[in-house]
Amino acid sequence: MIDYLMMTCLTQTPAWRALIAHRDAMTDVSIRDLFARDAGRAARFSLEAAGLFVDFSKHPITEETRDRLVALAQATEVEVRRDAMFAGERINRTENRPVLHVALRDRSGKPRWVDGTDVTTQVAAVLDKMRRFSNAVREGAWRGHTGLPITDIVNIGIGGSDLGPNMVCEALKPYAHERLSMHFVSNVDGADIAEVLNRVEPETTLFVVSSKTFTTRETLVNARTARAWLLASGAAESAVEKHFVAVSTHADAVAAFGIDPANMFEFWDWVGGRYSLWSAIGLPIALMAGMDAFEALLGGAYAMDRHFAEAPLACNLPVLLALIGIWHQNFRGTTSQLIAPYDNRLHRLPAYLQQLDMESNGKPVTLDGQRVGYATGPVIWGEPGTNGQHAFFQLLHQGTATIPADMIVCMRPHHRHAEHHDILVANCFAQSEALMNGWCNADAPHRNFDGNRPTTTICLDTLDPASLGALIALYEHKVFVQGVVWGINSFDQWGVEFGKRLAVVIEAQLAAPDAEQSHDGSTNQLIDRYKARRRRLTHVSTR
Ligand code: G6Q
Repeated sequence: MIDYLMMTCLTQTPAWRALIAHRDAMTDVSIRDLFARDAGRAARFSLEAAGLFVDFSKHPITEETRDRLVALAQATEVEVRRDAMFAGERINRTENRPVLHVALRDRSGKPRWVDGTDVTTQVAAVLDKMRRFSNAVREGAWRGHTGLPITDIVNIGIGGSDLGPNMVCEALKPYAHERLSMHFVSNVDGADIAEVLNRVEPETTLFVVSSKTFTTRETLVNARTARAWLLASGAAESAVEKHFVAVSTHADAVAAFGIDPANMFEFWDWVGGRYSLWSAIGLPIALMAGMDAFEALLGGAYAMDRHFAEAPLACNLPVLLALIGIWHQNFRGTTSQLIAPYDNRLHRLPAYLQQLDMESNGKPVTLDGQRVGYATGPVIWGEPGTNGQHAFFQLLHQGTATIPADMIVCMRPHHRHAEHHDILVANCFAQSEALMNGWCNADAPHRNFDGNRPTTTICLDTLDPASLGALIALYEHKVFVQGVVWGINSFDQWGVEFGKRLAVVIEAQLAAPDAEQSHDGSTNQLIDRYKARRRRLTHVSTR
């Protein structure tokens, strides 16, 4: 068991102080110089694991930097805490829960006990149910209430119950079943569901209502609207069971909503929302790409789990990715991290990683309740290349802030347009080279590029389920390692819980004509303005 109260202030540790001194000694060292001095640098600062090749060499780091960062990881007990997570200890202390998304993709079949229950058996049973159901839908055996096969699947969920399956379904489109179209509704903004309902037919649409708690306002409102739409088409109440399934940890709430618990796919409170795509929350992936593809995704993540659990820290991909991030964030003063997938199918990856990283590590206190005295999670943002190059890359090249970038690129595309792919890859490599080298133009300062801008390049052979699984697990473990070094709980989300309660009071005041309002002047004014004007504005569409 880990003794969290033994933690001393991170910035006072010898490992941290040694990094400060090393940072000062490195101030004038450029990445370009490091390459000029060392012909073997690229190979020595690259690593391959679980089908991913990662080049870390375009960062202002030396072997001494790496060793000092690894010493910081050792001093903060990264290995002990990693092992505690894999062992199912209750490392999510504020919610008193184990953190076991790794159990969802453990392909070893070994039993794993939580509170006297073997979760390996539970996981296998749900995977089996997912396989039977997804096969039935894909083969056309599961039919809508008028006997037609399903053609459209609409996932209704938000946050962790949306971003993961949405991102993976976009990434794995080449594996999609030809009859099935996927749709994702998350926002309570009626425009979101209205657009989807305009594109699908009640007789052939299956709704997957995904919510860990089954209390999330947005999801329940959207699910109710979908059910009303089905019934308004003339379907009887008995049709609901053919068109609605649920994914949740709460069978009672699912039944209360009106979905038969027999049509519910279970997961457990030891699966965090943003770590849940490996559970039944991944049902849309299985429906779209098939259960074999879903299990290959799990297999890729498992390969990364084994690497993370077994490789020494100095040659451990998630550990190095995390430590280089800490080098920039805590010792070189950066505040954000760009995710630039040079792959259009990964266009939802930045949004997915935004939640994974910012909801996990956007934390102000340590595990023993002390306010942190250093920066924690960075801002994560991004867009696919080459689009980003024609937009915000200007700031990467010449802005006053340094922004580390992760470039993600596949060696082989799924399409036949080889020339396009060569151009795409050429742009990826050219950008990281230019960001590092810069361009000196003494006569025209506006055309001068300082260079020394750091990038990591992550290469996949092809964007298949296994390599995507490994890529996602790489980032999950990176976030975990950073959280451990910062001494924070990466697995709670009190800011999100706070947000879930905030609108309730105002929602009631919007509904009641004479409601008393005791907000600040600005909020009262906005509520009054909305109430006075909402019914007067004309709709431009009746849909
Ligand atoms: C994830 C967060 C949050 C959550 C959503 C949806 O880690 O807790 O994004 O996933 O708020 O919650 P439900 O799945 O309970 O509807």
